[in-house]
Amino acid sequence: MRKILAAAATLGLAGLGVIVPATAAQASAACDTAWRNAASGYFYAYDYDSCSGTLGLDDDNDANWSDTSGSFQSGDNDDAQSILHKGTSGMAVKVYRHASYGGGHTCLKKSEYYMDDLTGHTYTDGSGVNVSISSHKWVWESDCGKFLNS
Ligand SMILES: [Ca+2]
Ligand SMILES: [Ca+2]
Repeated sequence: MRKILAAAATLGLAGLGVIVPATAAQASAACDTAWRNAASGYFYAYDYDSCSGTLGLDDDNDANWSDTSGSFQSGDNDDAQSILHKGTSGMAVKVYRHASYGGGHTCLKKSEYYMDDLTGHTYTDGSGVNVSISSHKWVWESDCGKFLNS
């Protein structure tokens, strides 16, 4: 799903207090708000669609969302339904189907801001991204075989 924020940024209007049109999808509006309120430099994952129910946030990598260390633990594994990128380095966030950066992957670019509903998106191995992410890593876009919005 395309994002209002991205469109505004493309036009150079981001940060100028541009009012989101009333016709904007509610889901995107919720993630726009979440993005504006997010901590700079961090990747967020959410329990539900529309950037709702924060599972965790991380300015680093986490090789295992089902262990007991790092920003994502135990129940966070195979649970994310929306994700958000507020990194500042220009790197993308690469999310993986399995722990230890295994299985298929897809990436969320800095310029994509967020994906408010992972349903219907697939990893490079063809399996669904929704409620399936098990590890993540910050990488340069050249290290991504696939992007969520492409
Ligand atoms: Ca972890
Ligand atoms: Ca998984």
